[in-house]
Amino acid sequence: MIPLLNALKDRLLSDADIKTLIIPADKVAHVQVGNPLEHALLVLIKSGYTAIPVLDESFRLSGLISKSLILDSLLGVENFEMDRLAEQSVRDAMNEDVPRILPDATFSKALSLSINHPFLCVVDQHRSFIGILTRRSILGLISKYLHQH
Ligand code: 2BA
Repeated sequence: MIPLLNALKDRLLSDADIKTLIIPADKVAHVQVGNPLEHALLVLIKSGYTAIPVLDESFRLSGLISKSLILDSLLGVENFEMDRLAEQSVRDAMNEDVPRILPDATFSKALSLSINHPFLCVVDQHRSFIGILTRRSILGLISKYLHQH
């Protein structure tokens, strides 16, 4: 069992190329920093995702927005202030601390980051958004390697 696991580890760390796992930008649901919160909530509900990337006008990564971040920003002292959906923009509610990775990062780095994050944003050195890497695709690749050996 141990030699098998060692062989799997060696193959994953040497062969696995995260570029093949990236969901490209044109297939990723996203919003822009200046969009009203209402638009972001609609995109989140229609797509079914919990959280999606936020981009600036030049298609660079700015942050991420989620249903819970929107609910937090609507919360007043005693009730939800629904007017804020139209008044506030995504910029006011987004989280700028986004897990990000370069397209030529190692599989090992992607795996470590995906322990704590359901998806990683893939950006180039100018912060231009390339796509996302999901925990599902990382686990899928590990499963494929496991079953091949
Ligand atoms: P969640 O939205 O919390 O989704 C968790 C998992 O539930 C997803 O894991 C996927 O297995 C499933 N799932 C949720 N919504 C789905 C849908 N509309 N179609 C198919 N499967 C769905 P992952 O696929 O590993 O995705 C991890 C996270 O990456 C998602 O978390 C979401 O925040 C983001 N994500 C994935 N694909 C996306 C896309 N095309 N656009 C924007 N964000 C995406």
